[in-house]
Amino acid sequence: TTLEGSAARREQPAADSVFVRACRRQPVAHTPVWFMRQAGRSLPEYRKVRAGISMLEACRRPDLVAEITLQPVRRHGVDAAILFSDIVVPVAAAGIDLDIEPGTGPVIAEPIRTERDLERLRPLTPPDVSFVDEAVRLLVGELGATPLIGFAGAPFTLASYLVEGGPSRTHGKTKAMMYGQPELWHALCARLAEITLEFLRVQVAAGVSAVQLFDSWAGALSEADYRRFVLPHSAQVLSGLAEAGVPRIHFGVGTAQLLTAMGEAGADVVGVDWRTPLDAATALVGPERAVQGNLDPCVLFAPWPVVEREVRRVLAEGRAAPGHVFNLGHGVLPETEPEVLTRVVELVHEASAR
Ligand code: 1CP
Repeated sequence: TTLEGSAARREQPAADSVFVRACRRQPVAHTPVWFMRQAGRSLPEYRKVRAGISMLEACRRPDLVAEITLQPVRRHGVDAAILFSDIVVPVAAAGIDLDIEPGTGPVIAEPIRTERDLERLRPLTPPDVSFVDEAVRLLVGELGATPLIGFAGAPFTLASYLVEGGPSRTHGKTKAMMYGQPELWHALCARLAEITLEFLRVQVAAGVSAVQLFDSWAGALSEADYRRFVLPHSAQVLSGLAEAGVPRIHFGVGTAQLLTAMGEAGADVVGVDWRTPLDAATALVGPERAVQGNLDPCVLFAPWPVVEREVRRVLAEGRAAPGHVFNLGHGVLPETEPEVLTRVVELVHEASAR
């Protein structure tokens, strides 16, 4: 079905959109822009449709997923939509008892700490996530020429939630397993890589125009440990999608020391947080890959002249790259004024017009 998906996709205008072209380092009429976490609590229309519905339930309702995914496209005129879901959705579908708690994030009922625990993490089959297939098909129909980005969590970031049992500042238990029980660690990551790859294949077959692999917390590692304990598993996912023919974006936070390796893992586009200027990031990532980023999400709280200056700086530094997708350095914070995001989209389009 992946091949059928790619044949159908070549017919779609979204496959030749400004966003996909920039990911492929092809010439574009302007720099494309979208925002990580563009769908969510910064939008009153989101808070309205989510009222009384839990996060996981919302992710499992294709009509609601489609509505929430479309909201920022309608409001801001961004160049790409991102599927409304969460990185823990496929692990829940693969048998792990978890919840996404408001204000906290994913919470795992029984964390994975032993070989025995690993048995609870089954392989994922497409029927386990049929709601995602349905939501993507609905969206591709509605979005027309606007590309839809599919996504998944990378093995390290998913493992961190599963081993810690929830969000963690130090990833202490995760690293304890990585250093102390390397066989168990690699077995866990190999299983997560299979689940992630299957989850992304479902999205590609249903028609997404690109995928983003979120390794949000990989920045907690040195380059040597990343290469040894993490890269092979993320590469398994990214290389497994090579034939799918959609651009692959690879993103993490605090990854200045990892940008070269994250590109080598098999990405077409490397996502960069605000700590590394895009010209410096480009030197690390090389001419074979585009970059995505990297306005500090907190800049959006500053007066407009400051926002404008920072947007122009990011665009100028992005000109060093063979392809640039404008984004924030991490997700939109819930307190962000939606009007500022709309203005940023307009400014990026105007200031980058060629
Ligand atoms: O009730 C709510 O509204 C819960 C808040 C929320 C939302 C809106 C969570 C809980 N997840 C989401 C949606 C979500 N998660 C999207 C939506 C699509 C979009 O970008 O518009 C995406 C891409 C994610 C992916 C995700 N979830 C990541 C990777 C991206 C990142 O921010 O680094 C991570 C780390 C998560 C875990 C997670 N889920 C939710 C929270 C609050 C967290 C972070 C918890 C932590 O700090 O560890």
